[in-house]
Amino acid sequence: MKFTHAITRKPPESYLHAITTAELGQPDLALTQQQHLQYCQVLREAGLQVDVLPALEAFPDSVFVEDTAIVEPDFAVISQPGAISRRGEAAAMLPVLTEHFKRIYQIEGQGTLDGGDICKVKDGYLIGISARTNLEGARQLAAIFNHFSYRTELIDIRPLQGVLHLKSAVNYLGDGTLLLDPRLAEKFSFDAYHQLVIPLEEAYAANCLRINELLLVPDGFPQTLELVQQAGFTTRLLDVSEYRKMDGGLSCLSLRW
Ligand code: CIR
Repeated sequence: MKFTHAITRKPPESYLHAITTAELGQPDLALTQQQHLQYCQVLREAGLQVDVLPALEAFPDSVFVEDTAIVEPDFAVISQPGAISRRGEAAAMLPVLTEHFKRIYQIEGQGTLDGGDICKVKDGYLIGISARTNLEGARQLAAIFNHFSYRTELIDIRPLQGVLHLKSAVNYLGDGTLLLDPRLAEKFSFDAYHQLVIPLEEAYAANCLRINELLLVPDGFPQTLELVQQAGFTTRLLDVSEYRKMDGGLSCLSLRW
């Protein structure tokens, strides 16, 4: 699928108080902003029109827009983030998406769901059940996808220690290929795909992002870089050190369609 649009949101100064388990220290705000500019620039180079939303000071994690919605060319789904402090981010995304999509659905009631748990694959979606996305949220989303004839598969990542979202551990690179954290590859069968399994010590790099002809790869993971280059992908390195400090990665920073 050819992507044409992306939405990002500038990091707020309150980003220093975002949720994290990473123990990598405080982010440097100036560097956080610089890395965001570079990220948006690379999306433009990949051919996307990028809407950069203003920072939301009340929501320290709001730069991670991926968690607020799932977008398809024909419809969008507003999520209901599992972290209570992030709920308002999804509400703030609703008027923005209304400008782009005629059909908008919402995860409701007892359902919780973060966009980071939703991985689009060749003919459907993998939906992660995690500390953030519960079974009810996953079922609501699966019903919406099934209505549009997408296949869905639920994957329970809760037994995997230290894995926040499904896409922290698996990403679809296009051309039938999955990039996998070895712990996920061991636990589940992905036989329908060509699998690139990264070494455990580079687990963070499972979150690479394919945008049209480019594969964005986080800087600092040489084995993963070599693996994907040998598989034939055209790579572009991006430094996202300040986002890693708050448990975020390349995919978390945008909504794409
Ligand atoms: C959080 O804990 O919610 C944020 N600090 C990180 C969210 C990362 N988002 C993603 O992987 N899609």
